[in-house]
Amino acid sequence: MIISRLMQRVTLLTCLAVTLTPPANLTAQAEIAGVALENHASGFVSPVMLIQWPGTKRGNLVVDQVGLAYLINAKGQRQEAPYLDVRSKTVKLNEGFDERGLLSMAFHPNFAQNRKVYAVYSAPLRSSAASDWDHTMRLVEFTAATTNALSLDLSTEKILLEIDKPWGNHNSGCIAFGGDGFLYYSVGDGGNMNGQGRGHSPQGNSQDPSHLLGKMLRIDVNTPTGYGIPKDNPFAKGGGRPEIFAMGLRNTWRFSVDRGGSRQVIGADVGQDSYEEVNVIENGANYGWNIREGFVGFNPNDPLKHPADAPTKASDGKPFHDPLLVYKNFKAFPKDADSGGISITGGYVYRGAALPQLQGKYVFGDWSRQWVKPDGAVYIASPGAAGQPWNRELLKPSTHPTGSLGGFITAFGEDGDGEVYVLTNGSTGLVGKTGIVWKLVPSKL
Ligand SMILES: [Ca+2]
Repeated sequence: MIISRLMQRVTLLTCLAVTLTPPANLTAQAEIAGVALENHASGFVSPVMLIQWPGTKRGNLVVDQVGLAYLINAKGQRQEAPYLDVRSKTVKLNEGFDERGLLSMAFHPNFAQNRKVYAVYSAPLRSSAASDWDHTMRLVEFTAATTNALSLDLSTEKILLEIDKPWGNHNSGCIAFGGDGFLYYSVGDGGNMNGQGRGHSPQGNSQDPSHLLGKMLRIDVNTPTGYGIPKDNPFAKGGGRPEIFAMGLRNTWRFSVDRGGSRQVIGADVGQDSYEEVNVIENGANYGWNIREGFVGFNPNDPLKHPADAPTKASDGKPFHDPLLVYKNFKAFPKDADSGGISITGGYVYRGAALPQLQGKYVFGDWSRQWVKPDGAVYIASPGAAGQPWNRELLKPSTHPTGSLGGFITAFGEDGDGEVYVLTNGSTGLVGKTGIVWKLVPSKL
């Protein structure tokens, strides 16, 4: 096994197009032990985000995909009345499986002064869109009545950006503020599969700078109108949509901003059938989709065969950025022990205090290692030697010794202390109340 991994590493290295730059403070360690998962809060349908609620020192906000967001206290106790309810504003969601809904929220870094809260949700298709498209993704701003108000008034909603979606899948829709004070917003490639079909550019939306689909956007909300373009966005002066910060992404469903180190933006890009990947998202970078997948080439007409002669440079001549970490997908590699799952779920670099063994490591996971059973797994990533991909280790919590969480991992969360949470849905759909917020805590001896 070790030899085969080394061989794989050597093979991967020959494909590296750009020097990898691990975040500062990251150090390789031996196997992770002493971590337990505590059922912190439950009764959600499909929790997709947990962030600190700045209204109190230790409260959190949990976003439920069905169109609701709840406040919970430090003990995980939930306020029954929702903080936000946009169910009347979203498309009608499918109970069996749906990637649409209320997808994320963010508090303005200066919430204490301006009380601004942001959200992304899937609204019905607007009239200006092509009639055979699916829905319109909305980025909106709310203003809380007071910093500790227990709910948001829908009448304060201001629409900042609408993006029409040709398909119901690959929405991304994750937002977070960067260390630079700008709002980052991941947008999926449009949907369907292989970056092809209705609503896709001939070269793939992710490679088309005239589309917002398949990108990481960056917006300056600190302007008089509440919507502006940072001066150093790559197309701020022309050549593409000015909101674009990075391109070549397929579906960066969840990303996070490291609260420590150099405040890196780290995104997990869901792959097609073969490879799942983690990327450090940098200004002007192109992550290769749908010309590349993971460290190898991608052929949209033959997605399981990865061409050895695929371009390593984008059409503008700049090299594609390689991921920091790649693992195999069970869909293409069902019998490979190295396969990590079927859909990566981005997490957080751990900067908390309770689990020093995780300090500076990237905690993430995979939605599930199979379709039929809830079999999500948590992984811990730490860098290898300089210039090499990060290592991935299966976390085996003392409470879940096989590493299976018995749920589909929808997202991770981070509280005001830097402690990390795992969010699961007991089903693949938007039914029942099997959504659980787990907190990573030290094992009891
Ligand atoms: Ca890529």
